Amino acid sequence: MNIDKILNKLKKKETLETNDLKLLLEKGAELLKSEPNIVHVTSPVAIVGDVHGQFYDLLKIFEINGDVGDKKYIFLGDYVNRGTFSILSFGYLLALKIKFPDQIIMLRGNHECRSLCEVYGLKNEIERVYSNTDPLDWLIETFCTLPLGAIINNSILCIHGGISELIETITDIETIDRFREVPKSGKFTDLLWSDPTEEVQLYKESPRGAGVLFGKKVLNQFLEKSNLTSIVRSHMMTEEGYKYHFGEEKCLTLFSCPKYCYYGTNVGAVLNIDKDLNRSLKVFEAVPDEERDLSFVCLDKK
Ligand SMILES: [Mn+2]
Repeated sequence: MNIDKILNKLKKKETLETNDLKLLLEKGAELLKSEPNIVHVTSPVAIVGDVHGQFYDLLKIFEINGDVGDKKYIFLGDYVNRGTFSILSFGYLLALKIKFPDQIIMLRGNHECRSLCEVYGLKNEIERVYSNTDPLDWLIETFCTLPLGAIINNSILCIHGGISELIETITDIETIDRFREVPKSGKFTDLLWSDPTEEVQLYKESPRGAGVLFGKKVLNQFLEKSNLTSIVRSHMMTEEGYKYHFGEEKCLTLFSCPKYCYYGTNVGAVLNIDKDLNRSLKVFEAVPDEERDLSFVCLDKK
C-alpha cells in the first residue's frame, strides 16, 4: 500500500477503491491493536475534539494549527456521523496514523460503534459511495481497536466522555476489554458517554440514556487517586468550541466541528499544550459553505 498516494487522494476528497479502503482499514487496525488502552504521550501536543465527518473543517485544523508530522496530535474520537464525509475523515486520520504512528493518537468516541453508525450517517454514506455495505463491517472492526485514553506527561488524561462510579482509577480503564462493540452499560460505556455536571457533586443519571453525569467532587477524587491534574474530553457541543467546567481548569470540554451539522452557530477549538504543560486554545470558524461540497447535506434540517 502506498500511503502517500492514499493520503493525496483523500486530501483531494476522492473516493478510495474498495480494495484500497479495505487495506487501509486492516493496516490501521493492526497498528491500533498494538497500542494499550491508555497511551502515554509527551508534550508538546495538540488535542482535537469531535470531528463528525466535517472533513473540510478537519483539513482546516491542520492548515491553521500545523500538520501531523510537524506536530503531535491526540484526537478524542467521534470521527464519523452527522457530517457528510465520515469515510474521508476517519480514513485520512488513519492514513496519517500509518504514516506517523507516534505523531497521532486516535481515541475511540461513542459514535465509533455499529448502532450509532447505522442511524446517524455512516451507513447511508457507505450506501451512497460504495456498491455494498461491506465497508461498514470493516470500519466497525477498525473502530473496535481504537485506544480509550491518553495521558500527557503523567498529568493530563484525555478521554472522549468521562468518569463514573465504575471508573475510580486509571487501572479501571486499563483493564477494559476494548476490542469489541461498546456495550449498553458498564465502565467502557461510561468512559465514552459521560458528561460533567454542575448540578450535583457526585453522580446523576444522564439524559443521554448512556453514561452518567459526574460532579466536581467525584472528579477531584478521581484525579487525586490517579495522581493526575486534569482531564480533557469532548462529546459535548459548546458554542465557543471549548468549555471549562466547575470553575477551574481540571475539566475541559473541547469540540472541534464548527457550525455543527452545517447549521450550528458554534465555533470549533483545538488545544495546544507546550512542553511545560502551558495551554493555549485556538478557536476557529467553519469553512464557508461556498467553499465546501454541500451536495449531500440535508438542508431541510435547518
Ligand atoms: Mn460523543
